[in-house]
Amino acid sequence: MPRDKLTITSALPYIHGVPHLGNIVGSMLPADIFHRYQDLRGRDNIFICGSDVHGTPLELEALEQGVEVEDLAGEQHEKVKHVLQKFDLDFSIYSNTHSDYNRRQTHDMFLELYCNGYISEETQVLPYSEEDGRFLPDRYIEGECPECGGLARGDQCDDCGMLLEPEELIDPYSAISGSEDIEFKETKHLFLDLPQFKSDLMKWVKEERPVPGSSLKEVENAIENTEKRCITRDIEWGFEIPVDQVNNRIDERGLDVPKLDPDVYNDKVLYVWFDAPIGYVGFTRELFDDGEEWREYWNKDSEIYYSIGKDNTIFHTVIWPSMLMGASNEDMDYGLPHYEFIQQFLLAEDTKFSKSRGKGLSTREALDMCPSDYWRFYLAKNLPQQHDSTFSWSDFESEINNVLNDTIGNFVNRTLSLAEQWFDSEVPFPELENRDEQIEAEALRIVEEYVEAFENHDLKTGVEKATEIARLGDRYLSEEEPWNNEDRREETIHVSLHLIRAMGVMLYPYAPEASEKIGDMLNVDIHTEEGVDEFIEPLLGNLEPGHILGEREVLFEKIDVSKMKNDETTSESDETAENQENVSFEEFQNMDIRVGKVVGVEDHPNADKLYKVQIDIGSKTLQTCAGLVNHYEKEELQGRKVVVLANLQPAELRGEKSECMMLAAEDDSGAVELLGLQKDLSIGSKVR
Ligand code: B3M
Ligand code: ZN
Repeated sequence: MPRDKLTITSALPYIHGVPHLGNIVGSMLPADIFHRYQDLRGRDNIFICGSDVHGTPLELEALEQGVEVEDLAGEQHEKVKHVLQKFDLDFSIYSNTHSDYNRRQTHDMFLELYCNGYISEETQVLPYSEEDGRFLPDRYIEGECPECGGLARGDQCDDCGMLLEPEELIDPYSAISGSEDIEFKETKHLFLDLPQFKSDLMKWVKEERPVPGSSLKEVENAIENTEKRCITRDIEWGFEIPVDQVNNRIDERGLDVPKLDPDVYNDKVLYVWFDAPIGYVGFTRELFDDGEEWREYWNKDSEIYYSIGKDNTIFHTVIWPSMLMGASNEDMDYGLPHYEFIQQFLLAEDTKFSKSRGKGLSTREALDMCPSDYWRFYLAKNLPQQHDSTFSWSDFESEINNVLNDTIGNFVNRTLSLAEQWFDSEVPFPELENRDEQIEAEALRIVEEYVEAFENHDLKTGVEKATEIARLGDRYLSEEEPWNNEDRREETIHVSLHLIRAMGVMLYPYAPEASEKIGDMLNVDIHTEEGVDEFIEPLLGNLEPGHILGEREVLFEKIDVSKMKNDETTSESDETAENQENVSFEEFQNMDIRVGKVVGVEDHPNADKLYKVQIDIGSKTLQTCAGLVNHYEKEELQGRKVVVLANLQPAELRGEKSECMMLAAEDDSGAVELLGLQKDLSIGSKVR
């Protein structure tokens, strides 16, 4: 039996880009599914999330754009929040880590941790830029990767993913000024003393089993090898360190811990990963206006759940639980995680969805293509619970068309139109036979399996169970043939309506809009504010004989992926429609745009509208297939200086290689002009 209160959290998304489907599957969707299930059970639960706004990427972006980081954070937060709402994520609160509530909670926890002796000072040697007059933590320093020669930022190579120390970078430079005048200097920082928690962490993991089996070994290893962690940074964006609060308390209570030196620590901030998980608690305080109630969701009487992607495991299984233990006192004894849903990765037909590299489908694009229910249903079915899973368009199309439409939608539609035709949309009075009771018993068994899956933290099986009900109902109707068998009509329709009712409930966590629609069509509440234990009598729920059904609606529609993708590309090139999605400076910089010179033009052997063009970009000659036959003669192109996207993903166009792109403008009438230069800059010059 669960405890009185449940707290369900999802990892807080970073907001230097709109979350893509990988982020949604990785944390928010599983949490939302679990939360909605708890609502169905009528359990007192809250669902907490918000934007993770501190950290260097956002600060750097603000620097590039010449805006205040706080403003940029606010703007991005609103954007992300809006998209998440459209995905029907039913947060109790979606705040952001820069909120005052979170500042208070962060300072409170820091104070406890420090005064309880879990934070200590260490000296570090870090890169310092003379020109910028500052240290360069995390992504503020860039350079060449010693392993692959690619671009490495701070502690990790963008290209090969290798983890690095800043000292290892070849030709390091400041990401702020570009200065190469980098020195390694000593500086003091505060460290969280994680090894002190080792045995308690181990005990918790072994006894409580708070993580999926697939993550257990990794977690045990991480606990075993845990070291002190730096929790402060030499940047401006983040929460200040509560130096005075700490020193005052040390005086007041005569504590035996060293005071914090204001000259050192007033210029530093807390590390983003320190205040981010505290956000879960900070946002709960905000939800209850800082009233005492928040404590009931965070003390040991509450069952606290987390949903995270596997790359956040260490933070949630070693660092955060240590912080909870270390910050506990007689007033507030924080509960440790009861269970963490740790998702593996969703791969997009073989690459990992990644926000910074612009791969994968953004949530906004996805929602422009089809309703959120379709995505939620498909993604839930493919949740990477134990292994990575792969997103495939053809699979998506067949799930939506064959399962959502042909199985679930059809069963609902068939039953309701027969009910309308034969009984004027009134639930009929049946005389149930053996066969009907068997079907109801079978359905009850499926519902029980659904409940059991959730209680075992298996979020994927529920979708299958809802579909199984539709299959059962469909088979039953086909076998009983009420259309040929007039005296079986009351029973079959009566029972089928019960099945739809159960299915509507079961779909609520996965496809909430469809679930609500089913409720409307049956004219019953699927989910009420108070929360009703729908599973006590899942097949009944107000569907007694004589009950009047609601209006019939279209539940789902079929999709055509190739058409959807086409619409997507045409709308992108639609001149009048501004692209609403921001491109980060980083994304822009990833494009290698240069001045090139056309050194060869011939007709494409297999395409009437294309030329095969050779372009010299200085370091090499690239080939492109350009659709310019209707716009330029070959002679006009030969020798011309053009602007070229030089690092375009190579492709074959009708059998010929195309590995770059000449930039051109096109107006509404279809007139095309290649971009050129006013002045005669040399070949290979970079466009930025
Ligand atoms: N923002 C990392 C991520 O989005 C980080 C999670 C914080 S959860 C407290 O992957
Ligand atoms: Zn590398």
